[in-house]
Amino acid sequence: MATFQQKLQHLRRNHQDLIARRNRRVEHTNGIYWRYQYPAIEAAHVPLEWRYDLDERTNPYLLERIGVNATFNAGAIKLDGRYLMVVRVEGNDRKSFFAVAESDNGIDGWHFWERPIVMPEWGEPATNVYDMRLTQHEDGWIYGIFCVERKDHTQPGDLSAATAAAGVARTKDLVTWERLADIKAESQQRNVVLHPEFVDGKYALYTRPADGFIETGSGGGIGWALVEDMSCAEIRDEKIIDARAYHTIKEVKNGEGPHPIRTEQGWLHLAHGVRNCAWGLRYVLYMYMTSLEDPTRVIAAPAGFFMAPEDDEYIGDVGNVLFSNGWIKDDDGRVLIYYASADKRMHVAESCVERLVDYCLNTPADGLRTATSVEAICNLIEKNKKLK
Ligand code: M1P
Repeated sequence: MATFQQKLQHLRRNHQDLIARRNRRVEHTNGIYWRYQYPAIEAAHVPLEWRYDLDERTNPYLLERIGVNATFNAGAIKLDGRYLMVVRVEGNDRKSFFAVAESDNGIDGWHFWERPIVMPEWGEPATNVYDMRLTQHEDGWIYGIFCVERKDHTQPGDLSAATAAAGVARTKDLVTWERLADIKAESQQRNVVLHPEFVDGKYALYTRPADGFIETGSGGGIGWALVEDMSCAEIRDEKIIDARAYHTIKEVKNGEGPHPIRTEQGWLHLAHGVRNCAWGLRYVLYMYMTSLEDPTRVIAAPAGFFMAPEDDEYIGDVGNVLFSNGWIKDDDGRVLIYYASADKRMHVAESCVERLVDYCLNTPADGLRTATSVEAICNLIEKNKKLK
């Protein structure tokens, strides 16, 4: 029988090997982006000190005391040359919290900081917090906007009834966070994202109005609202800029991913679209672009999904789901896309600004009918025939 020390050594070795594991780019590609062989961050990356009582006297069997179920839906930022994700860590108890993981190259070697983020509360304490979008704003602060879930007290008989609001906190270093007021809105709000620049001297928010916690109902898609002050933000005039549409990948719901990237040709957006099928909801990633002069005007909307689950990505807690709320644009134009699969683990995919802009500007838009999809293919065939 292994001794306590042998078991501990084994645990430590496995953990270190996982963190040290090099990730390999999968060369099979559609030319738009490259996936990587292994997930970037899994539950097993979470430090042993968070999960085990490492004292032989109080934990002689070396049992895991606090289990971690998943590490997903991470916001991302490059700060002082370090690639950082603010990961949604979900315990076995179904409560999510935020924790920072760091890598030297943005691809592998991800390791968590010593402690999870201790997020101050605001208002009625939240039951759950998750899916932080990070924005380094031109006002000098780094903002984190995240979903705050509370029990819906208007429906005491329904144990699943909940409300979603957008929580706001700001920081300079991802260690100390100042919690600001939740964003005031008439509808439920999840997937709220802060635009990195002032627009008309105001803060600009991407919103996602919804009638219920799960159902968007009359909420038409990704919205846009200007607010004066982030310390007491209120969504008043909300304009839908990227609407849901019948028989598309965003028929049921959509939501902004990370904040858009400024390019010479326009703002580059990553979002998720949801449709229903016999298997349940299917979440895929899609892209669009908006004008630099008027960020509410969509200038490119390639048809269909940009990324959908593949192979093992289908499997997890919520199958058939890809979700992204973090990406990093490097100084050389490289774009690292951090996405989660099946609400379980984080992955990285690699591309660059030029390819993503080319993809957005030159992929045919959705004609919304079979006939227009066939027409797009025929146009391409004709173009290619002229090359012969
Ligand atoms: O389970 C898939 C996703 O479901 C929700 O997404 P949305 O806000 O679009 O409804 C969120 O709970 C998200 O965290 C989750 O990944």
